[in-house]
Amino acid sequence: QAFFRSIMNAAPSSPTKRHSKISVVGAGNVGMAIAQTILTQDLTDELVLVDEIPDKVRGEMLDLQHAAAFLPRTRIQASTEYSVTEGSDLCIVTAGARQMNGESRLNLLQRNVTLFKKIIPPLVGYSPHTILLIVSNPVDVLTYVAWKLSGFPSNRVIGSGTNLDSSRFRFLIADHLDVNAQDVQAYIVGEHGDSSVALWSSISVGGVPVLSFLENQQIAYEKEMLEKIHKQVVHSAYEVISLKGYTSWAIGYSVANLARTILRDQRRVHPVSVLAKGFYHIHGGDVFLSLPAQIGRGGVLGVTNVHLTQEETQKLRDSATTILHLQNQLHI
Ligand code: 6V0
Repeated sequence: QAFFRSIMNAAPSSPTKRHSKISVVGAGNVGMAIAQTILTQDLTDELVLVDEIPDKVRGEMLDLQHAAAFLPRTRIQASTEYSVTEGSDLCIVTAGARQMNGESRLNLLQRNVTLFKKIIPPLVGYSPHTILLIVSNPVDVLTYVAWKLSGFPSNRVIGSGTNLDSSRFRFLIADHLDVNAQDVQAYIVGEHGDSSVALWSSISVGGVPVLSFLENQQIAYEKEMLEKIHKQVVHSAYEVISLKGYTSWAIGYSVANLARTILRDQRRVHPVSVLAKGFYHIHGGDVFLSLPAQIGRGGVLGVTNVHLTQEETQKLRDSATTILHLQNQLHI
């Protein structure tokens, strides 16, 4: 006997929106923060977790499934096998090797390349139309590696890049000015992390450009304060890691925000890692760097034409050169 008595002549249920599926590879601190934010924000119909450790990934899946009574209805699956990711609209990669004592950055990177060779081909094999969103560090180089391994057009391979750095920047400016961070527009571009470039002219609060306002008022000391804020942004990840061992919540929200823009075709502008060759006088090779890019269901739709000062352009090009130098030493 059926659980529900059927209602005569009831219209067959028709889905009001397209079914969506997100896969997260790497069920560590970052992967799980992303997964839980995606669930609470009702961003997908199916969520898949993949990790190489079977017990861990099954444990995480069960723990999330047990919250079903409090969450929007989402089918959650987990496996060590990539077949479970079949037909994903978005694949988020957070798997990464941990730096060993005394290990060089290049060696760590090469180990991550080896790891990506096991991850990217099966992901794209099971979801040939997916968008790849790379989070593992160093994110700019690994986004390039993922692009190379996938054979995808560059618009379907995105690195989370400086989306997180920019959100830290907006928080610190908002905190300093005692305003809401959502009313602060400010971009950090370039390489995620140490050599990131703050676009001072992009800062506006409630539509008022901050730098020209300060210049008009001849308030010079505030510029030093802004420099200090950028230094704090660069230092923030190190500070959180030294305090709690890893970062998770902010990157979780930042990546879930990108997932929303992509799957809901929001066409919003995010500073994310994209193939930067040809933009802002960046030449000399294929390099992924964060630039303010318009994102939607088709992936990267375009790069905005922000005005950069000569100094900012030079810093971007320096970042590109550093990344290219690292890339050229890799065996992909
Ligand atoms: P973690 O907690 O060690 O998680 C990594 C997970 O990857 C573990 O569960 C591993 O079992 C799993 N894993 C390893 N190899 C494979 C494989 N071949 N297939 C599937 N799973 C595998 O690390 P955490 O979650 O803290 O960080 C993950 C990555 O995100 C690191 O590279 C960080 O540096 C990077 N971050 C990037 C940020 C950004 O802004 N782009 C921000 C924070 C962290």
